[in-house]
Amino acid sequence: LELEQGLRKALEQQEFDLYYQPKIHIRTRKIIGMEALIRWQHPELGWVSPGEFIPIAEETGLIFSIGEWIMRMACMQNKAWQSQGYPPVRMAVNLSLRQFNQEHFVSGLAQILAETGLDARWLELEITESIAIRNEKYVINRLQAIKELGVSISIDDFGTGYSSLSYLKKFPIDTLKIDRAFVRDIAKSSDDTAIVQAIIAMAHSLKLRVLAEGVETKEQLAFLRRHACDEAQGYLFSRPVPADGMEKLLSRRIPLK
Ligand code: G
Ligand code: G
Ligand code: MN
Ligand code: NA
Repeated sequence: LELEQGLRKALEQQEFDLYYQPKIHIRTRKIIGMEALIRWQHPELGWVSPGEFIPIAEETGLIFSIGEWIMRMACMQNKAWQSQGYPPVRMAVNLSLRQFNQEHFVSGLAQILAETGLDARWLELEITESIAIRNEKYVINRLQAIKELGVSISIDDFGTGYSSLSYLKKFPIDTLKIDRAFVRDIAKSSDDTAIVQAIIAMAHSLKLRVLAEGVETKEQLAFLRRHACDEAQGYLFSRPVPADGMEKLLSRRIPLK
């Protein structure tokens, strides 16, 4: 309850901030995108993890106003970096199921893109497999409407959610993000080795890009490179950093790792 009351005030008190974590193209080792991650500094409790407050925001419906703030902020920041001459990269925003299902979500998204002047090709939405629990036609229509704006779509935490894979060939998605639980032991566990190899092969045969989350070691990266995984993200490259930290990463000429 304390968190809920705090959340109600957090937007107007400007207690939220966005951090950013780079996504690396494995073959060229360049930053090709980033994921925006919300951070909350509560006046008394200090940093509260989004793992703790996002579920509360979802239950209370506060996710609509917080999510809109995140979307506007992420688009504005990406546009500002492009205007300042940083190399253009895709900005990924995590989307809650409730936002995806919100009646006027797509028109709201179009409005934020217009307001901020960000070209839609530099925006990506990360959604989980949980979208697939609704009527298939409804989900496909909604994804199609997002794609028609020019925004790309990735499936976050892939492999942990919905049990049927049949949606993969029907939904207009661009990227699978392999959940970090599978990536953690790829160099050690033969089960995870097999799962990650299979996801990469399946993604490619469906003409999807595939990203490995939670890459922390050079051994994991070497495995992913050998198995032609396209992109990677994780502490090996960078933790999520505030905007000024991302500016340093974007202006770095040497390739990461
Ligand atoms: O950043 P961190 O690892 O603490 O995130 C924990 C969880 O919170 C993750 O599942 C992540 O997807 C989620 N999360 C982080 N930022 C956002 C956000 O901006 N919007 C939504 N909906 N979820 C987020
Ligand atoms: O659910 P989602 O994938 O959006 O969650 C993103 C979260 O994963 C972020 O909060 C981020 O802090 C965390 N994360 C990013 N890279 C790594 C990593 O290499 N190892 C671990 N353990 N967590 C990571
Ligand atoms: Mn994510
Ligand atoms: Na994830």
